[in-house]
Amino acid sequence: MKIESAKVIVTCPGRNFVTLKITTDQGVYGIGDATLNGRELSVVSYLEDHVIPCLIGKDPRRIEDIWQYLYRGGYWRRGPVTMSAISAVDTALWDIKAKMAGMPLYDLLGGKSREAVMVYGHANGIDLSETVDEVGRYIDMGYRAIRAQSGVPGIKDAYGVGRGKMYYEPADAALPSETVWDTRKYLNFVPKLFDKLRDTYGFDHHLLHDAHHRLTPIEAGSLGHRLEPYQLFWLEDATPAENQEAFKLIRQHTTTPLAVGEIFNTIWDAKDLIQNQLIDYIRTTVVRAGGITHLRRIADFAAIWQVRTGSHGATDLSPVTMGAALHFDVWVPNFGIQEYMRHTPETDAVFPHDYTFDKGFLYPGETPGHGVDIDEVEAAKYPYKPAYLPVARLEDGSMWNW
Ligand code: GCO
Ligand code: MG
Repeated sequence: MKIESAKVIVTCPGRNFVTLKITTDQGVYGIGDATLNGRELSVVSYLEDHVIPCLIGKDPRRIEDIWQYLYRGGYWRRGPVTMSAISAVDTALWDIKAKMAGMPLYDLLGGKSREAVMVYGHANGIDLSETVDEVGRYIDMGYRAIRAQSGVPGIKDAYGVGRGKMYYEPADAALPSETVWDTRKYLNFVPKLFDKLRDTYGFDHHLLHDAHHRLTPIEAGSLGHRLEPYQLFWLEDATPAENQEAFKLIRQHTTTPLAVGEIFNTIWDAKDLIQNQLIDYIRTTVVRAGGITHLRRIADFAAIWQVRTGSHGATDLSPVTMGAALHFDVWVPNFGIQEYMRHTPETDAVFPHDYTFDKGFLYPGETPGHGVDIDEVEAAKYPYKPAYLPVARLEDGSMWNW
């Protein structure tokens, strides 16, 4: 059996998605997501110019060997462009293998460890009262877990506050838009938000919050401490994770659970945080961290240290990643939670899929493979459109972490 062809499909049904489709000489094909928000075309080039020529003629059943070939054999290891490309190949090959076996992917991984995948949705509002209402709306939709982000008095364009409510899309301009950040105002506001949320809705739902890399370690420790009465499920990306020692300082000051990892690409990015038990949830995902093959290595390593999974699932990850992630989630023993931002109806039409949402849980379907396809005719209606994520500056003009 051989890989006969592979092609990259770029489509923009509201936002850009990059999809790899690998076809075998037996007519079976598999698809993988290769979308890297704001840097989409670099992954397209990496795949078309450097990966696809090496794939043609290889045996698609040898998923592990192809993974090692692209990772070790590439010499220049890791990084988001390389790893998104490897992820796409790996996801497509698992799709092919599961289709050939006539099994949903989770069965090939070892079968279900649970019946359903608990997801968290995104409630956001321009101010405290709108955010409180939004959380109520998510509770009414059946969500068990809700991430709350709110506009902060005195800060224009705070992270996580969307224009259209259901379909938050931060990559909003052909060149990066500039936002202004003020940590003091944010730290002053966030405990009030969670106080109001617990006061209004009680403690039966999981609440989450994403600080989106904005804080220093000591600020993060202080915020975590002040949020303890509200029992968050997690505080995410409290500080940038390049320096992982930083998390020791945060841990010294708070028992609020910590989640990190949506921008990590390999087990090496997560190793120290996990084995020193400096985090509670690892947010690496199928598209960013080397596909199913590598994600499962990270999850198995994390299990030893009682760190659970909490995969990234923003709308810039295509339904292909969501589908593959759900098969992974329903299998992985140390599952924690799955992020779920709904895609637009246009995106859902480009990527027909069999996963379903019911009362706060997602369910992978039973179709052989990962259950997500691409409608190429539909995809062709939406040509690539440059779109960048914003950047952030402090009030004095210094660049900050967005
Ligand atoms: C999240 C993330 C996203 C990212 C986005 C960047 O927790 O969902 O922080 O909202 O900002 O994925 O492309
Ligand atoms: Mg995040």
